Amino acid sequence: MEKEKYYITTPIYYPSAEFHIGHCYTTIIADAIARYKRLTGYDVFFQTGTDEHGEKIEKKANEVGVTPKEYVDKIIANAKDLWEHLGISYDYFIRTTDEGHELAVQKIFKKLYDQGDIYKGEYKGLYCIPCESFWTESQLVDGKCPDCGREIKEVSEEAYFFKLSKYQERLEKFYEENPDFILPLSRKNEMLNNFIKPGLEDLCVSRTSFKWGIPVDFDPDHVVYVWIDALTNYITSLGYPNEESELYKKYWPADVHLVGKEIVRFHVIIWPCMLMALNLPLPKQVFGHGWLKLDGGKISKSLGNYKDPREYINAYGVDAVRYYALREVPFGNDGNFSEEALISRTNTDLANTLGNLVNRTINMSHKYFDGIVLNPEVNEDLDTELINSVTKLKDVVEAKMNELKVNEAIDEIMEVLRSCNKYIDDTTPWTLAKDETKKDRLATVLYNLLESIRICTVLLTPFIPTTANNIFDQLNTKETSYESITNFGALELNNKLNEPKILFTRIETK
Ligand code: ME8
Repeated sequence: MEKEKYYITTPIYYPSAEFHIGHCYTTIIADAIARYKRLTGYDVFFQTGTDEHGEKIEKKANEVGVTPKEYVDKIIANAKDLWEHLGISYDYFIRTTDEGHELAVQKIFKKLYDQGDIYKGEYKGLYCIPCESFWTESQLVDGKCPDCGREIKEVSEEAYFFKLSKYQERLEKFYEENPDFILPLSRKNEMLNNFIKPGLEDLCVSRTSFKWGIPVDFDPDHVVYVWIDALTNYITSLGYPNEESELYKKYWPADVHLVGKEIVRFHVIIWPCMLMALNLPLPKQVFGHGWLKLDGGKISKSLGNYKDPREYINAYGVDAVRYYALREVPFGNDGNFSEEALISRTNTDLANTLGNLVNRTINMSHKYFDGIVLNPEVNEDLDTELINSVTKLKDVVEAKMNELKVNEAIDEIMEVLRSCNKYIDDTTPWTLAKDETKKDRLATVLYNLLESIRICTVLLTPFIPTTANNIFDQLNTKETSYESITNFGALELNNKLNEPKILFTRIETK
């Protein structure tokens, strides 16, 4: 049977400065969802990339005396290295300077112009250079950019406009018919009340005041300005405007665009209207997650108040960083990133709960049975409770992941691991070991623990893949598939476990 497809995207990030933990946050979550979907049998296309044009990058490159392309190339090489360090399993990395993307954007722009959805006019407006956003007077906060709080600039120039206003009614109708289009729901209300109901204004889509952009091919004084260049990345990578492209036919529409809350607006207003104009299907969902603050404040490229995320990876390990990003903040809310919290999370969940359980269990198996996995024969009531919770876990995690409640899905797994630790305390294998007549019971207890660890590990694979492989290796098991966790008891009998290895050492703080 052909696999069902799943297309997930991150925003394409601005390579205007080195990436920070905030970019890692979105990308790790997208990666975990992509890996989870692959595990559960989907044919996944996971895309990330970079949004490389614009005045800001042109200026930054000028400041350091290189071309914009040279400037972004360096940052992108570094970003790709960061994704490799974090185990990001993207299928495609799009760059808006890719030739294929540039040609596709020109064709899209021309098509919209030819059919009357783009027209030439004059732009007078208030513009924030760092955010590349235009604002109306009423949106400013204390006369400054409502997103970043910096000075805005009044600009006036000839420009092309996209007829956003034409699609207002269709957009409202689409929202009514697709109540899950924007998640979390609070963001949908914000969009409707603050941006759509007051009336959509046509959108400036070209500029003449800078050069670092895709030229409008029929009017070369103009370069395509931000959103037609940036948002179309989600389809140009699949081969659009060739609607017969295999990738396009297979993966579009996207299942979810994962974005930070500040760019939800562009993804749920401009992007659907552009797609309507192009007569293409709309993405199924846009999920707007919250911001990660740094020790309570904004992580800022321009303030440079952040460390290279590789420093955390080198200090604590890739899975500690992944786990923290995925588990710490209820997905959708704002949260705080601090090194102390990362350490504390690693110690409690990864070292104490998971690491300790695996280590104790594998050690005892070696000590009492030379590491051989024996048949469970002597069951007690105590076992049923554990086995039930482990067997149910697959569905419990699935329900949470279907709502993209990643932190809750992980916590469900941790809860079962905690109950495994309690099972050890309740069954006291070291006491059973002292009594020759209790050997079979001891074998059963250890089997139940090893099998519970195996099942939990399969479910942990999308979140902490390196650790999961390490555990599978210690268990010496080939039963790592999603199907293998439907029934309790797939762990191979009479197999010899490998030597125990510490998964996470407790991090001592000063
Ligand atoms: O907006 N907390 O690019 P960008 C959480 N090019 N997430 C954060 C974050 C933080 N502190 N900081 C950044 C752009 N992010 C456009 C997007 S899409 C067609 C074009 C993440 O480099 C978050 O996902 O400013 C946010 O939406 C994205 O980085 C913004 O990246």
